Amino acid sequence: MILWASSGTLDPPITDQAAETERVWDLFLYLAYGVFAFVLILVVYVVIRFRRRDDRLPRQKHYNIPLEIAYTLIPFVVVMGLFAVTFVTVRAIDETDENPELTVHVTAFQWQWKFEYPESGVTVIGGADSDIAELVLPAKTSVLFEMESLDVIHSFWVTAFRFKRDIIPGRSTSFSVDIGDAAGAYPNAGVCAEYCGLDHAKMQFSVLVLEPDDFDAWLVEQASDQSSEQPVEQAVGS
Ligand SMILES: [Cu+2]
Repeated sequence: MILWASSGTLDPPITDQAAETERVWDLFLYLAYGVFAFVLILVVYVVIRFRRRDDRLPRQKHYNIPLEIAYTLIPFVVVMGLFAVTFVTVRAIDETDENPELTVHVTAFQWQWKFEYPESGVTVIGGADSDIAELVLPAKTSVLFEMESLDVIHSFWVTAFRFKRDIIPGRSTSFSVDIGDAAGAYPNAGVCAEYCGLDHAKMQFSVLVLEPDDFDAWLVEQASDQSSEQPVEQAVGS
């Protein structure tokens, strides 16, 4: 358990924001390891050094002022430092990009996802059981997600973003990310993270990050495919 590190079983972080979150996580993790090791050493020392040999009590001593100041001040400084780092990072991650290179509109509903690319009119919808939705994104691009729910509270969570956000009916929420040089397939990397009813567990989706040129080609292909189909809107909310 001690050796587990944040990069173990999760997909690697694929956005700049995810990398920042991971840095904060690692800072907390390794500081916690340090505190754990320090306390363990003290406990082992006391257990061995002051183990019972006869009925005499060890030397009793009260009020070591410098020591008390030290063990109050050091944790205080550590906690304030972690607070400051967290505050700065959360603010940076929360900043919404006003001029994103791509906007994706996310609609959550019981119990699937719809991803729309408004600039090109392309829509992706997850279907029943086997047909899991795929969120396709370009690498090295800033993306704004605008999200809404058609029914209950859902939560959009892509583990490789190290980020989740609730989607509340009647309210439009947004966040933005800068996708890194992370072309690749991330199967089942996305889930709904808010229990939303019977088939909540089926609200999984995959993430596919394409090189920008491949992404443009994908959009063109989807746009021409979809213009020859009947409107996909009918599939939602029925
Ligand atoms: Cu849901």
